[in-house]
Amino acid sequence: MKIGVIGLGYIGLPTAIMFASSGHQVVGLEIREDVVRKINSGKAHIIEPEINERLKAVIAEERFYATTRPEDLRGVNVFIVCVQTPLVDDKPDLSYVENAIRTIAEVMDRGALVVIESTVPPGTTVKMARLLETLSGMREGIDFYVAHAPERVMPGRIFRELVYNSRIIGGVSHKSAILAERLYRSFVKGEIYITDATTAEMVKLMENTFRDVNIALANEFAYLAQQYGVNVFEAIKLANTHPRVNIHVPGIGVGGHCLPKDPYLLLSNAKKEFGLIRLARRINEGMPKIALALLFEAFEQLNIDLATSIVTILGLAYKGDTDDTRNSPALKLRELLEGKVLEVRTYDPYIRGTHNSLEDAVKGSDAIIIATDHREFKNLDWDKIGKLMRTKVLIDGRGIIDRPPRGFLFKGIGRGDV
Ligand code: SAJ
Repeated sequence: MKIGVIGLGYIGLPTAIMFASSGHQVVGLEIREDVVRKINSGKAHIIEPEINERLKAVIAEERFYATTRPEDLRGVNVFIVCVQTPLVDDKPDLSYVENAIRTIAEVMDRGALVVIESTVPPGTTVKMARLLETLSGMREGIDFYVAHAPERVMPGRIFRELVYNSRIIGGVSHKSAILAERLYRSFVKGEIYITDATTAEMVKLMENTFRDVNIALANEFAYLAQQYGVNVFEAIKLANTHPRVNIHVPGIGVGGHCLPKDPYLLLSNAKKEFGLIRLARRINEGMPKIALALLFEAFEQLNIDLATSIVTILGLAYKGDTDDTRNSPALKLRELLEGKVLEVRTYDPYIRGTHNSLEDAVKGSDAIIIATDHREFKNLDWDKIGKLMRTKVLIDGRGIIDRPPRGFLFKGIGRGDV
């Protein structure tokens, strides 16, 4: 099969590589010229285990190349849309998906299958199929086929999860779903469940909304625990011994490219709602302010002048052991601090442009706020760090410090016990 993947980002590039290494001929369309050049030289522009070796192999076998030229998609039987669907002023911007569909309409032959992998609001895939009908003069389910096959992979484990995760495939017509299922069987070893396109769209958005709402609930518990003198992490551990309870991990906020956005995509085409999902979003978006309040409390207790203080944020990535800062709550925290304190420093071992060393970042500092649960931050030598600081305030935004280090004024999200 000749496959065209549109959008070579975190999902598109690994997906293109998987199809190519499963025996298909793949061409990847990408608008960023520098990215295309890099990929064709055998180097991925994203960090993901195994990606460079796998990319080099499919290029050497001449099974894959990247291009900026839409005409290179001529003769393709299957189009896979992996472009971004960002939020602009809390509204989904579907222009990238629509542009991809317009490109496809220009090169598509009779019998083509179009799969949308991008996360989209319910109803979008059907709308895009109708747009393709209008543009091509052909009919979905007869002359061409459209399906939604949402991605479900976790950065850092993409190649494993692409193969072993189960997959939901929704067709605009039943035949579209069957054709897409056959296609994904080239490499998927997990279950493939077939449904209609709008259900598949909703399933994807419900999964991430479930996680977001559950994290908000954990954050609400953390806020209450702070007032009741309870260590929320201890309380959660105990509550989770119940066979039907699984409380998530509270923290400084929810970042990444999916969870902060998908609940809004889910709501975007609805006329009525109860408000739970939106409230959960507001709770999670407000968590950096809760961390800040803890810092201000500590400074007040120690009589530290905010305007002349130096604060060090540990971790800029949105979650532990990654270099990804998209929608990171740590960035929000930095923004909130800037202008209020004399100096905001950041240290993240995964991210260039932050301080070169931990020692450098904490020297003369008045407070440390832990914003990312990187492995490196879990067993730090607090005695040594404390000696370098001007004032020893430690705020744990990620629940990674169990026992407050000696000599520090310690506070943490959900730590009513200290
Ligand atoms: N977080 C918490 N508490 C938790 C879990 C996460 O505060 O209990 C925070 C993390 O620190 C991070 C954010 O939430 O800032 C999101 O991290 P994550 O690990 O929950 O998710 P992502 O965004 O890396 O990936 C999610 C996954 N979806 C689900 O687990 C339902 C992944 O499977 C999806 O493929 C991905 O979104 C996506 O692309 O949609």
